[in-house]
Amino acid sequence: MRCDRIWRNARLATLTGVGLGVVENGVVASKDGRIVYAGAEAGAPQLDGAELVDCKGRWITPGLIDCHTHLVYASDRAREFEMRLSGASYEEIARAGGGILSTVKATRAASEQQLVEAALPRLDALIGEGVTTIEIKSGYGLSFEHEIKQLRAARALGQERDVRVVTTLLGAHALPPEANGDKEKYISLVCREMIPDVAREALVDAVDAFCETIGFSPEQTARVFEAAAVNGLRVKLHADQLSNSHGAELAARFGALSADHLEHSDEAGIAAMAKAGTAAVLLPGAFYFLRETKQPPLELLRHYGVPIAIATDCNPGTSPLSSLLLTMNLAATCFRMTVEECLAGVTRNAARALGLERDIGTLEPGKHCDLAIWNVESLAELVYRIGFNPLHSRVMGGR
Ligand code: DI6
Ligand code: FE
Repeated sequence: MRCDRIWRNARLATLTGVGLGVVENGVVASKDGRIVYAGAEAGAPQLDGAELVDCKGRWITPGLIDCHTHLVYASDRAREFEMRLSGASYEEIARAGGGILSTVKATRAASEQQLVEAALPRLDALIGEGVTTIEIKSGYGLSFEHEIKQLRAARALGQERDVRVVTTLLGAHALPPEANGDKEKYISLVCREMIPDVAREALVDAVDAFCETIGFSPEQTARVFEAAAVNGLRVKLHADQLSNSHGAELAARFGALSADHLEHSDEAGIAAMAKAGTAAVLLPGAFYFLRETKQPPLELLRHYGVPIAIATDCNPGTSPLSSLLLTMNLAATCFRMTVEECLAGVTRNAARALGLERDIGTLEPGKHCDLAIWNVESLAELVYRIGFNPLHSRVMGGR
């Protein structure tokens, strides 16, 4: 078999099947950016013409996938953090016109280039930990012009760095000030103008909404999802984060790629997700940062066999987190997710949450050769350490 590059003398976590798919004495071979073989050296076909990389016994996992971020925004919310430290709640601050709207103000005032520059250090931190694919949402523009600017900045980040960027329209994130409190009218704008236009310009891969008392109602969310379907776009949802508004069921009803957060979801919601094939995306950074106490229903997710992804939710208000390694530690510590669940959550199941399971997320023939190579003795170390980065190197598309 002809190939371009071979990584040998490695230990693999292929993430194929249900478990970690551990292979001792493993080999990965790439051709034209895709994996042509990943498995035991002993069972490998004859591999010719390739450059050889000796991994010296290091672990190789699929490149990490951060499947839920709000990476592109201007300014920060450190002042709001201080207010919360002295007792104000996230919802109180949002209702008083702070919160998401303060980031909207700063993001509207920034140029596309300024947004790119502000996001690059966050992106670099993620890349430095082996991230090869990142999802980036809009939602701090809240008008056609500024949502487009945010999405273009997100796409530009994928040109600035060697990383796969997936974009999501989150026009229904909050109500902009000029809507004067009229949520219905704003949702009409999202459905009639924003969604068709971003679909026409091929600027997004999916549509998301914030279904919450301080966001939009289930009925308004359903309108957004109908418009997405008409325009051929898949959907995902910020569901049941602060209260149970049956977002999980709503997402399932529309065949969503994922329902995210889910702290307050109930059994009916999780069962509906399982039936629809909707993945769960848990965001332990937001849980931790908001000092939430309501745990997402891990036992139900396991019982119904819903694929569980985890992500940073990188955003200035509820999860100023740009480490997927720390996210794994938080998922384990706060939610008692296992090492295996954490690793699947940033690889195979994260790919699933983006609808990219055919291209990324595991080490198997046909997928992009996106790899993370680690200086660790055991895979558990990737989850166990706090504030320590053992990445040895990162491979994107076989390079
Ligand atoms: N849920 C979140 O956690 C973020 N957005 C959302 O819908 C928070 C965004 C922010 O506070 O800026
Ligand atoms: Fe979010």
